[in-house]
Amino acid sequence: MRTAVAAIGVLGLAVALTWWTGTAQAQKTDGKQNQRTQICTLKVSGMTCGGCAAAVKMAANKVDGVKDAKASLEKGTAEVTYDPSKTNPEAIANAITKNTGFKAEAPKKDNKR
Ligand SMILES: [Cu+2]
Repeated sequence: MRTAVAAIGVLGLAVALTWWTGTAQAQKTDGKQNQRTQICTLKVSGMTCGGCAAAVKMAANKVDGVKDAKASLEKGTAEVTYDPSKTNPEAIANAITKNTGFKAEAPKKDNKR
């Protein structure tokens, strides 16, 4: 009798543990999905002053799906935070090039894991 009770206890614990682990994993996955933005660094050539950087930043911010953009005149880059379900580094780079005339290039291997 005691063995049976103990067995049920162990079984219950195992079930509870499985459930808990499953829940924890589900939450982890959800957390990942909720974190919807990615950051890419685009190479931007031709910026010569703060106005250029501001124009690049504005052009990147206008792209649908872009959450935030910073342009660095010194480094010749634009750091763009975007929603990967709405846009991608190539599209952002193309929009920058089209709207500002500065050649923007998306990183070749960034964010592809
Ligand atoms: Cu300028």
